[in-house]
Amino acid sequence: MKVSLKPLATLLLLSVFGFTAFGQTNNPIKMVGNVNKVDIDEQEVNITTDNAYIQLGVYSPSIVRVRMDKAPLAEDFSYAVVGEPVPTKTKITQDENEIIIRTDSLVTRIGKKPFSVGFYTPGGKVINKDEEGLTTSWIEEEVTTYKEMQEGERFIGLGEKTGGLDRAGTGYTHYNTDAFGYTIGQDPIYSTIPFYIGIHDGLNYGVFLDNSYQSDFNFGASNNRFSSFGARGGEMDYFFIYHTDVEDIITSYTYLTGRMPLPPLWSLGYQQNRYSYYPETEVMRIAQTLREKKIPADGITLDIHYMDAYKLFTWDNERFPNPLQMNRKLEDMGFKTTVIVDPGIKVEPGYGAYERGKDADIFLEYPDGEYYTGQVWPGWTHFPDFTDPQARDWWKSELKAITGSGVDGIWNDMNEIATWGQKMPNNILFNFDGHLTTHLEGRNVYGMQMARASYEGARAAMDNKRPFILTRAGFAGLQRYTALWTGDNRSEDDHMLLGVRLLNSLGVSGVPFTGMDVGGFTGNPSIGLYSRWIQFGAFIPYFRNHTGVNTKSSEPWAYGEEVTEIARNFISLRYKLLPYIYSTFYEATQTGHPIMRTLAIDYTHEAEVYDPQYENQYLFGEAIMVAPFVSTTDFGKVYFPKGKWYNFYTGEVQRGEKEEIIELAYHRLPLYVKESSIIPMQSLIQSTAESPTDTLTVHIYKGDVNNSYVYYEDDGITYDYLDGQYYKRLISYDARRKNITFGEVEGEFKSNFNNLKIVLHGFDDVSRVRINGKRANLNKDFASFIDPISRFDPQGVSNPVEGYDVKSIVVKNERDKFTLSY
Ligand code: NBV
Repeated sequence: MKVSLKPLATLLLLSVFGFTAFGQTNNPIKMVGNVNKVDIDEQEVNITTDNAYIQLGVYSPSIVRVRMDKAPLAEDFSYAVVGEPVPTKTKITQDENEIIIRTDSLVTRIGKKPFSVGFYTPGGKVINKDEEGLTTSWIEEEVTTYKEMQEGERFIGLGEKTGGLDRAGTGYTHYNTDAFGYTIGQDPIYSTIPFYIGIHDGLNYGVFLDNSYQSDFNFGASNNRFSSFGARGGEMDYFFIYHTDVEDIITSYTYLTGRMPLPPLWSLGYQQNRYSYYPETEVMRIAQTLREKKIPADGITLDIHYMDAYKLFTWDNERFPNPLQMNRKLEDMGFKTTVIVDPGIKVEPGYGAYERGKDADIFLEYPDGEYYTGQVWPGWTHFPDFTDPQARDWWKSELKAITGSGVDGIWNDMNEIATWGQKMPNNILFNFDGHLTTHLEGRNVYGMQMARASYEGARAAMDNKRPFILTRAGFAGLQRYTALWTGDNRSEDDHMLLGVRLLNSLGVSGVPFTGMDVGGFTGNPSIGLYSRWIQFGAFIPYFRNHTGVNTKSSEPWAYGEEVTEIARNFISLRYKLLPYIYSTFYEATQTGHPIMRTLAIDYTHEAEVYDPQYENQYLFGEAIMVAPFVSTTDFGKVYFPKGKWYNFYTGEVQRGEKEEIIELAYHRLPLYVKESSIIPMQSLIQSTAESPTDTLTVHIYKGDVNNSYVYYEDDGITYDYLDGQYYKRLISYDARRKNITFGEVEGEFKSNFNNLKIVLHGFDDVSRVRINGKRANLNKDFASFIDPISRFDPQGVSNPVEGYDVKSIVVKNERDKFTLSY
């Protein structure tokens, strides 16, 4: 770097005004500088340095927040953070060289000359520290914090980001972008979650940068010195989180940014989409065919063609003469309708939403007060300023036109904001909930605030019923309002696998309810790809089949009889697994833990997990490992992490910490069950509107480790669970003491299941058990989770009947605790 030497006089003059960083006047990079003043409060330190105002605050024993700005810190405001600091035992001391903040879990050391921050374990190991030469600096309005790169450091998370599971050696930008048909390395795409987890030396930590300006992350891209995070404006405002388990980092991150509310059960069923199903007869044909072909489904989605000339909050009367009636008919058949909404309101005098929007003055505007006009579907449009509480209120009231037509789901599209792929001007003002700002800061939160308005509006309009909300764009914390899907992917092998990584990364980043267009949005998948995708779709939190406007049909029957059968098998399996899936969703509402768990969550320090060969493997819930393949070859490789694994179809046991070659069949998604797992299942239903039989089957897989699992049930529809209408019990498996305990039921809800059938897998030497000490015989049983499809298997690769011997016992589902011992 070239540095100009300056005359002494200037130096003296500048030092009077406090601008002597590095003693160079013309240095275009302004360093944070030396500490000049320190004020210590109970859990907080306020610091002034040569060039910055700084505040460090303890949020919990494991969370420390760092704020810095060139000017005195502004009023604290965030769209992302809802968690308050918790009173925490904190000891803050200082001497001439440093300030130390100690909690029971974390030691923060703040160097004074120059200001720098380091985080250490209570035992003194470095978790993460500023790069000493670079620390934090400003280049004009852009602020960046540089961290020393640790030996072998890996990085996961950062939300919806393309690339590998381990992001080391790469860099990313956050700027919500309409990324039609994105490539597998494209960045940025639709949403912004500036949160990542760093991993090294058996340690792991989280960093959340709470700044909605365009932000940049460098994980050692084109440098071997540092990792860094920064934003093109606003404060340096980050939360540092340290726990010994990655799972707990996610819990703390979602303590800060909030957790998903419990979605309606129907939204966990299969959803049939296309751009677009119309008119009404076509919608009904799709619904009827799903039922006739016995392909279970719960949702039908209407894309933009349901509207009159793409005008929001209208229906095309010719295509859909009586939407309410249609939606009631669908409801009678066990379907819920979701409709798309875009933010652009057509500029058309006389069009109700436009006129009312003008009257309420809720559109985004230029500094001279003129509304911003951009082009989307309906032509020239104005955009509600969703960062303005009044605009959100206006939207909520407009939304009644949709909810009043018997619609249960709102799909928020194009909310990056998308204006035909064009750049939006930066001199547009955003209300930012009273903290007036520009497009530069407003853009990345716009989509999330639109989803928020849709959620709050639908919730208010649907009485006590839970709405389903989906969004394309978003910001950290979006999970409080909405599910998210990954936009316009391609019908290509690599895209299916990229989709896995996107969803796994979103899961690490606090968003558990996610989906992708199964089958791909652009282009047409091969039969093999479609078949693999629809199987693995059954193991995605939001299971949506969708395709673009000019593509081949993508319904499960569009690829021939064999694929229809494969699709039916796996969609049916998903419906049988709903008790397990719903309990996993419940867990996510309590802890923020994802439904799709990259192996990096539970096996963080096993290097193979990050190997590109295995990086797409994940756990669906805590029990089922999915190994998605796209290869058309007959064999593939799977990494089995530590522990024992059961082949889901054959019960065969595989020891872990091993790479294995497995036989692939394109009608058998490789699935494995972790030892000691507990998986509740129900009988097959065609929609969640239908009742299963009154027996809940609880599968237990013998293992060497203890495990416990919270089974959760409620009506799946209303908010009554908030008033105690739920049924919840802890099921614990004690491998050493050889027993399985069903804890006492909590909550007042009466279970849908009168009986519990306990199915024991791998307990070969056990023929009798005791229930609360009383002897009982086990029945010989047979575990077969999906129907055979051997008639399509000319080589006879699959057994005519797949499954294996297990043992079972049926007991009454009573509320008291009971123990099964063996
Ligand atoms: O509304 C049409 C599509 C929709 O089907 C898709 O899922 C969105 O991601 N929408 C984008 C508008 C643009 C399509 C080119």
